[in-house]
Amino acid sequence: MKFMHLSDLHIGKTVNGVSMIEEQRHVFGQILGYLRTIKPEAVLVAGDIYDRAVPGVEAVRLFDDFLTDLAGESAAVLLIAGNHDSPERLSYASRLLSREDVFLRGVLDGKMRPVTMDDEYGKVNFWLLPFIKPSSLRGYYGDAEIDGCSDAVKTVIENSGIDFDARNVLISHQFYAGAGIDPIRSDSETDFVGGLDAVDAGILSRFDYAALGHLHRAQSVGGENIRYGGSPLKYSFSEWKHEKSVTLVDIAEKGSVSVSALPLTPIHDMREIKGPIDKLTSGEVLKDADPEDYMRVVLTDRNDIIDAMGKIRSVYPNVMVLDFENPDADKEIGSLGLEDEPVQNVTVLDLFSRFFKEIKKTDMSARQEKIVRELLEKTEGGA
Ligand SMILES: [Mn+2]
Repeated sequence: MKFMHLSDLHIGKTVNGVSMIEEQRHVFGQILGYLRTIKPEAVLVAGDIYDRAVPGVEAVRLFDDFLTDLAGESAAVLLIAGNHDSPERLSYASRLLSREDVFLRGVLDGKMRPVTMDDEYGKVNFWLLPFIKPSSLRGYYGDAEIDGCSDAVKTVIENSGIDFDARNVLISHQFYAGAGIDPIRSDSETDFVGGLDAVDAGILSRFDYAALGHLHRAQSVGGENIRYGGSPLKYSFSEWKHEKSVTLVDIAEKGSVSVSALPLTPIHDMREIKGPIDKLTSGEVLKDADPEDYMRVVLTDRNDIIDAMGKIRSVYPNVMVLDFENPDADKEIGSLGLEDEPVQNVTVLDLFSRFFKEIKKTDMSARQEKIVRELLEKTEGGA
């Protein structure tokens, strides 16, 4: 049986003030293309459907379109809430949707119930575990002390009546780590409201495949069959070198699972460039890649540039972030000649002149000295 594993769609997300809705629509089109050619039996979406608990109108519209398109293919669709989703809002009409083979779990009522599918080797049980905190289990396990997320997930797994002799697939959105596993994080994961302490990935080892969400870089934790699907788009500059993909899983008889990644290509890529402005705006650099990409540009010029943003934008129209990194800033400061002379005998202006010379390897010009003198007069009444 083949199934596709997606996660962290974050529909409606804006990145550095730019709406990702058209990028998302574009990449969902590619996912549908894969679905139509590969024809897997199921599509799993491991949480963070929306970017916000109360998504905007455009986001709801896009999810409605995507879900309708997915359900229109022959695959079953299984979705869970992530930490960005509102469990209750996401669950809207989920009982009705299950009639269309769309299984949407936002809220967990104490334990998981499987969605079971058959192939030539027998049954495959899909276990949907929406994002939970220890408090999500309140009222379901009597007085049992549930201490942290790891304990909460363990309690749910142990109490869901899972027959581990059968084939089982878990869909989950927690932060799984530990046991010597140090997953790679991205900046776009961090904006949530608490309650996401690490869950020991070791507790997933008995599943034939764990379709995970939360980390935005596609990666396995432990074995190849315990895997974060990753977000379908780059949602922060920390991800600019990541390759985005959809995971395709092929599960045969018990113990036989193969995993591959199907690449996703955005309309505009996200990338970083760094250097002096003349170089970055030269034809030589511009021809290397699409200047319409979403850019973080780091300027390393030593001198101030008037209207740097305007100049960068004129060649990189979709620049998102402009940073400055003066190469002098990290320089080791050598001697200011204070070894032989008590510092209180040196005027502030003189001290600054020495510092300037040490960094710039040249004396201040008369004009620069005048500026410093005037500043000192303003701040402390004289040089
Ligand atoms: Mn996420």
